[in-house]
Amino acid sequence: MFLSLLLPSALAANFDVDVLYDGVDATPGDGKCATQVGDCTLRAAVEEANGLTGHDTITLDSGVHTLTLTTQGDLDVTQDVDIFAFPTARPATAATR
Ligand SMILES: [Ca+2]
Repeated sequence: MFLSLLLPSALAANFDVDVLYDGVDATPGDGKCATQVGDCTLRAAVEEANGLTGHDTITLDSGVHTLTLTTQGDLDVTQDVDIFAFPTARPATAATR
């Protein structure tokens, strides 16, 4: 009973995007939003959320997050995720429903 109450929250993750530049996640699906230099970009957060089960949350730092890595293709959201833009704290995007 105790484990079943904790399980849903354990599956969801929150990723705080702390930079504005575009960069890929170093290891998608490991639970850490981090490029090779350790920054959490919007692309890395989406890649990480796509690699995990559960309904994840991405919080964007204020500013313009420009996707410049055209060689990476589209930034597809394949899992349920809410994206919040600081400081409004309103969902910007929800997917796969
Ligand atoms: Ca990762």
